[in-house]
Amino acid sequence: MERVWWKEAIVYQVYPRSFKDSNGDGIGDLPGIIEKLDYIKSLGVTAVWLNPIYQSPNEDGGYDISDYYSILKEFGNLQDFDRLIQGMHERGLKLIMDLVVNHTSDEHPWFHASRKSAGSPYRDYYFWKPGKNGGPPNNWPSFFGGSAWQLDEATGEYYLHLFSVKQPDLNWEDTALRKEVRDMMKFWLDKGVDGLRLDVISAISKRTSFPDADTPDFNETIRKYYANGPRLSEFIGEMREKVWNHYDVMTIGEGPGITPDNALDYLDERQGLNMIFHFGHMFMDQGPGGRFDPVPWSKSDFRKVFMTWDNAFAKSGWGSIFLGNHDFARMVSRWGNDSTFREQSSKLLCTLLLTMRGTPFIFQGDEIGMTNFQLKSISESRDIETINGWREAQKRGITEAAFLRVANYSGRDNARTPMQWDNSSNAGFSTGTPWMPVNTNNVAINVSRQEHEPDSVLSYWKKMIGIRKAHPVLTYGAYKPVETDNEHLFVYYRESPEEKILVILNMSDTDTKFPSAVRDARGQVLIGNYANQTKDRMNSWEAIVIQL
Ligand code: TEU
Ligand code: CA
Repeated sequence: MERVWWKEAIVYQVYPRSFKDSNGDGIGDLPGIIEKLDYIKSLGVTAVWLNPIYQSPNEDGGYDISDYYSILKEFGNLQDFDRLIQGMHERGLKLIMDLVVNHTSDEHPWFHASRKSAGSPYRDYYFWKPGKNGGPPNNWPSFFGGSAWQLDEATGEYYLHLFSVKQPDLNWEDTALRKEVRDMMKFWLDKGVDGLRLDVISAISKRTSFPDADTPDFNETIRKYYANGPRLSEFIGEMREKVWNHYDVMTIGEGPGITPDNALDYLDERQGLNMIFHFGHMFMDQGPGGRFDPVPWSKSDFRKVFMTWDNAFAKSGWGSIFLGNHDFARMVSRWGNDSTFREQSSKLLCTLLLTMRGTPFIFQGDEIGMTNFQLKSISESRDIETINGWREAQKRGITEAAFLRVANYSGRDNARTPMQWDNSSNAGFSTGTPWMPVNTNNVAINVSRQEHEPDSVLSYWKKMIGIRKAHPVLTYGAYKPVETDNEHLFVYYRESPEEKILVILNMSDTDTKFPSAVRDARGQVLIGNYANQTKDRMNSWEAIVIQL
């Protein structure tokens, strides 16, 4: 298999608004990230993915861009950006930028011009349709509640917005628009950006007949109507041929609706993306109503998702491995145990993330075992998806207490509380009032406490990252799961002609007998999260990595 830097990368995701505030306005910023580059380097990661930092009215955490060529004023300016990328490159860190080109903000000049008149030269940069039977052109729901169409009084037509009303979808059928997107990418790549994370890339090719959706299941609607459109490979291939092939740039597609069966369509060696984020595990506990309609999930389903997706990329293509990000609950709260076994399960999930086949993405704060944040009322939410979700829930007569329980389980606010640097009142994030409340468990869970503790979650992450880098089999080796009779045990080999590593994970609150299938394994324990590891029992949330 071809050896390339982006397959060997270990990526740290920084959500700038919540990472570090340098000027006391309560909002994280680029100078704050520059202050922390040595910390990021100390983790052993090789790349940083920055969530959007472009000018934006911040309706959706910066995923509503009003100027692709300037930095959000609260984050800083282009000079700060140049200092940031220089600081990263000096430390051998690559920079991956978030590119949101499925839609813009409704405050983007293109949209102002487009909505002005039906005859505007920018009209076709977006999708405008007359209504039907006194309502929207079709029954598509928005990701953020309500219809995906908004009536615009100026011309009496509706415009499409798969996300919020303030995020009109771009019309990629328009060749002039596609050229604008390419020019903008070149601007950032010419500044030395090493990778692009393409937001909702799976939805940029629309079914322009806009047929009604025939299913009430939201994730099925995404798959059948929003993602995997007819010209998707063509549009991706055009960016590859006209832009990406002229740079050493890693391209990762974020793809709700991408399935194991169609993933390779996106990853053609010549004209595709380098890799994708799939959501097999991330949507596993979403019912027909999507995020705020949670359903139970099982450990065997969780394991099956990783098996299915590894099979999808067994011969070609490449995936990413992530267990959390800015769009989902904190990984230790969602997949682990964030109370009795918070440290052990954080370390187990770290082991899983860094021993699977695919480029690992670590979300800021997961390296110290940060947990979910319990909103006390909806008014504390800073997320359009939760705020709109509550608006829709009220229409169905759902009480605030009931909706709050669901939002506190699966909402995106969980992941967006400020990074916990120390045990002070604002966790060392800001000297001002943070834009979002700090999780008060920062008193116990923070970087400064863990940096010097050899048994801390942070020290374990650093050691595990070192092991991943020291053993190429963990990047390129085959993934071979081992069947056990206990659904909580996640056991697998990573093997190559040169090396074989065995990973044994007990994803449960109870201890259990050591899996008989690998009882005779002999080798050196590279890392484990319990000191008293034996061949008889697996402790609760015990992780063991053995070099055979
Ligand atoms: O998310 C798109 C996506 O995959 C959604 O399923 C996502 O989980 C979102 O929360 C709706 O449930 C990307 C960004 O990661 C997200 O932050 C943005 O809100 C969204 O696109 C629109 O740009
Ligand atoms: Ca600031």
